[in-house]
Amino acid sequence: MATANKNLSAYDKTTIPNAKDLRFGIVVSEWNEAITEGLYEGAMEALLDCGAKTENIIRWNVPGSFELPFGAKKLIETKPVDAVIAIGSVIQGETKHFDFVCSATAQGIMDLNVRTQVPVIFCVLTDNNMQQAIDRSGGKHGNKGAEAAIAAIKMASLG
Ligand code: INI
Repeated sequence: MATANKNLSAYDKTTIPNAKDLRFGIVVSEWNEAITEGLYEGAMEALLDCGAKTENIIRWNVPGSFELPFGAKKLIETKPVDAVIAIGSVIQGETKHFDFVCSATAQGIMDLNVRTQVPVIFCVLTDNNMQQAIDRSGGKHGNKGAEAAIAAIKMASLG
């Protein structure tokens, strides 16, 4: 069972469905690229560890987190995928921009989950500062990309 303070990279492979026949889309935001690349690597490592094949994984880039819902929607509409992972990193600045980007991105991704048949996983870090993002993209709290990959496998195998 998931707990609040678990390491984001921790999973018990014996409880995860095999991903060998599953197809994944990964949409990666270019904002805070060092962080989103870390998340992408964490996601890829966990997908492959659980049996996914590289030829069944499509990566698309988008400019920022705000563009993730459109990227995920277009990917679902044009490619045969069983789950999409939307990767982004939003870091608090001096203005309200952070709040608008975070809420629009989360809402846009939730809309897709309700409207389409393909699960879209929310792998967007929303941090107060760069250190918090580093800690969660392969640092001391693990990698949210790995957590998202496991969620994608579970959701693609649901039912
Ligand atoms: N996009 C992010 O993914 N992270 C951020 O921290 C960020 N900040 O700070 O502004 C950000 N802004 C860009 C936004 O996502 C859109 O790309 C832009 O507004 C164009 O639509």
